[in-house]
Parts: sequence; structure tokens; C-alpha cells
Amino acid sequence: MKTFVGTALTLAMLATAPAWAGDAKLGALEIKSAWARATPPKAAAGGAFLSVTNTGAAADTLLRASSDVAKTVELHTHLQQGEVMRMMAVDKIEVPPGQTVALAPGGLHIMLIGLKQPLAEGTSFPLELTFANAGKVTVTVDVKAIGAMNSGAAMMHDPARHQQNMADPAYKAMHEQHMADPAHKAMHDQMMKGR
Ligand SMILES: [Cu+2]
Repeated sequence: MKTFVGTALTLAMLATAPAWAGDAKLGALEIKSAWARATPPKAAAGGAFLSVTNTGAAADTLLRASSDVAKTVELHTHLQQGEVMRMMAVDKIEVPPGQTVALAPGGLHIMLIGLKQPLAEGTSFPLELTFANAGKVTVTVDVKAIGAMNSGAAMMHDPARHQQNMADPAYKAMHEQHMADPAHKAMHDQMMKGR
């Protein structure tokens, strides 16, 4: 699966990256490079990304993320189906022993829904992660430029694409399920009228 980046590759990437103020260790887990994309003034949602390395011998699982910057925080993934990139909530993210799991644009990510204020470039905010075995840790998320990387999430919520996607019954069903959540509905309505 492409969401599991090879440990060697990821470690090589991290070795050349400057140390992150917010890097954290929690038992056998190393959480690195937590960042979020800055959001435009009217955006009601944003994405946060990081990598988790499990240096232990037992698997662990990311169960939950939470932050004061948004009303709701969800674990999400992207699925490419034909030409359409779909975003959906997952209830957990496995971190196998000896592996690094990268949460990155276009793949697994932490979705911040119902932002209380825009995420401003150069600022940072705390994000609490809860793992099944290791417990809880708070990391510092650095907010980077809007264009830092291409966003599946932004594409997903592009109004033009949304209309196209809604022609797909599976997407429509997922969308209706999301819309039952008031925070998601607020985000959705705002994005559709904001452009
Ligand atoms: Cu998402």
C-alpha cells in the first residue's frame, strides 16, 4: 500500500530535513514533522500531516487526534478511484513494528473540521494524538504556506469537482453520511458558497 512508506526511504528524508520543534517521542513511537497547510480566510477545514515511526516490536494504532483549533478532528484517507480522488474518514491508523507511516497530502491525513480561525502561515498549534498502546502525546504542528504541497483535500472540496463526483452513487452516499455531521455540513456549505 502506498500509504506505508518504506522505513529506509522515510528515515533518509527525515535525516536531511531540519529538526522540527514539535518532534516527539512516546514509548517506542517517534512522531516527526507535524505540519498543516495554511488556510484561506474563509476555509472551514484544514489538513494536518506527520510521520509516525514505530521502533518497537509490537504494532500500535493511532486511534484519535484532537486539537482546540477545530470543532472536530478526524482521521482521513484518500482513495483514488479512476480519475476521482475520494476522501473518507477511517477509525484508526495502524503503525506496524519497524515501520514508518506517513500522513501526507493525497494520502492519510488528519482532518481539522470546523476551524475556529484560519491557520496562519508561520504559526503553530498543539495536536493531541492517542495511541492504543503508547497512550497520548501532544505534538506541535507548524503551519506552512498554502501551496506547500498539492492537496487532495482541496481538490476534493472543489465545487466543480464536487458536482462531478456527486454523479457517482458511492460518493453521493459517503457525502450524505458526512453531511449528517453538523460540523462537516457547515464546512461544506461554506466552501460551496465561498467561490
Ligand atoms: Cu480529509
